Amino acid sequence: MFGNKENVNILTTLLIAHGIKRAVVCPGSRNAPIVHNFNECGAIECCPVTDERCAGFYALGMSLACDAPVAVCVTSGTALLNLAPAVAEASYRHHGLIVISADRPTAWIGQLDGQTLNQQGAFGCFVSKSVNLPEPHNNEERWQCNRLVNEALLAVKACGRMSVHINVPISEPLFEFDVKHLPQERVIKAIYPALDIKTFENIVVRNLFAAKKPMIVVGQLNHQSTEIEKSLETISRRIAIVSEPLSVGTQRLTDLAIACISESEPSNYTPDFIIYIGDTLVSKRLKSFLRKTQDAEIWAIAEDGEVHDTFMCQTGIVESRPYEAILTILSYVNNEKKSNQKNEFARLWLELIDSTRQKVSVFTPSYSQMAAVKAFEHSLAKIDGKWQVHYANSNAVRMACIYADHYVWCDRGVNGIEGSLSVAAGFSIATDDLVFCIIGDLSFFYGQNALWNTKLKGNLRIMLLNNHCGGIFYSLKGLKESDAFDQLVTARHTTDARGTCIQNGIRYITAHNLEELNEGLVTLTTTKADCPILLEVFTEPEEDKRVIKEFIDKIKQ
Ligand SMILES: Cc1ncc(C[n+]2csc(CCOP(=O)(O)OP(=O)(O)O)c2C)c(N)n1
Repeated sequence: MFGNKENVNILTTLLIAHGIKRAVVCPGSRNAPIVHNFNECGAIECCPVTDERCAGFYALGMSLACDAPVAVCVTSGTALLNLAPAVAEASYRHHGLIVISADRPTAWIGQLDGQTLNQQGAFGCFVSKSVNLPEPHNNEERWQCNRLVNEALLAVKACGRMSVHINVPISEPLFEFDVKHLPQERVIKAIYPALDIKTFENIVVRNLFAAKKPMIVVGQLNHQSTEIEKSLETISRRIAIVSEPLSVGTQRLTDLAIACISESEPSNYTPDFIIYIGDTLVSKRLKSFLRKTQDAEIWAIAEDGEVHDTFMCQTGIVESRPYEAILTILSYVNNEKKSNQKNEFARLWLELIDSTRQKVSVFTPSYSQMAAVKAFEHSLAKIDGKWQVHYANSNAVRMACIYADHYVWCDRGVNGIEGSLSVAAGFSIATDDLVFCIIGDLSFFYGQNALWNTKLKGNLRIMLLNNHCGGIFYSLKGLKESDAFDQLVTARHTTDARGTCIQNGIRYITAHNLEELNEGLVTLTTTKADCPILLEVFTEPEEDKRVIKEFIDKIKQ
């Protein structure tokens, strides 16, 4: 039997009709009628997460694993506000969450009764649609309720794919479960215009191919795609491609390649026409290099159709999903192939990337975070079966850009450190692949509630890079001279993960040197287990910094 709240029943019917298959649900009484319905309908798989901040990121992890929107359902009050970081990250990743919040009846909002804070519009500009459902008393209100839910569920799949918020006021009594069938509801459909290929070809692609020094920059892409990877590989013979492991798996070492360009020759590598596809870039060197190319024509492929002027001289935007644009460019390359066209600029970049790759491969870092990431990436080759790797922000993802030769998942939408562990945990629940999370200590201890979950399985594997502080701050010139540096900026601490692991039933192993690291990695990557495994790698921040500097000095030679 379903509950007798009409707005909740309309919502349940429409979620199913719009193909929503997963929900992360958080405990509470006001949202219990919604959770009851999800469980009752049998079409929506529910995953319980108590801490709402983790819950939002769990939902994002599941959404990334399944490439489909996931709902997250919370009770009234501050529960909702705790979802904000995940809502923002998901919006900037074009993997919007469907936030469903239970609320007190509208008449009671702001009346100094428990949890009566104003929930409407709580996420401001971080959602593309925010609706407040009526508690219907007549057909007009039923029609309104249906329309609002449809609007929100269409918006989460529309261009830009931002998060949406559905606020559901529910009056007492809350727990009367006496409705046999969900209502039949109208499902509004939407067709989104595909890219106007002809205009794109005429205005942008033709000029890309006519340019002397054409380049395609690929920022973060919100899902893994071998088709995109293969297409870019073919295109790279004709157009210079710069990308990072957060966009495609092929390692192009963009950040390091730019470091290797000698001071006398940067103009040889400067493009005169750029197409920028995808979202954010990790490499600061790349962004600052391209910001100097003020004469180049720059077109961005923007999924949300908005101007994001990353290189500060954007010519125009094309509203499209990345793959559609890449396919159009690929078809041009394939047509040209027949006439065997080559491009000197593309060749120059391929050579630069190749020589950088050589330099990276011969450098052997001594024991440090860098050595740990290099060894981890090597150990992936020995795994039978499928795996996915999530890197947390800060130094971890920067190391990934050096050593990862595969697609990398990362919370790069808004670059927070709080959700990486929860995203990986949520992802691991929605897949049977091994899911690795490589994470720094502040990010780990910040997000450790992610491990407090009974649904976690043995496929979650964590390599915790513990240098007892925010190591990234060591790389910021001048900051170390501040008296506040150690305690107040880097947040130096003495915590380790042993207690967290014991408490949450996670197998715990440690490494303090290269030998223990290599042994630990064998366990982390090849052991079959019923529970998650965590390898804690202890290093010193001064040594981590020294090794990175030694590496950069070597590759610049
Ligand atoms: C939610 C949030 N709070 C603060 C920051 C600022 N911040 C960026 S990196 C960083 C330190 C991260 O330390 P750790 O996870 O140990 O990684 P490491 O720097 O050692 O690689 C902080 C606090 C942030 N990005 N997100």
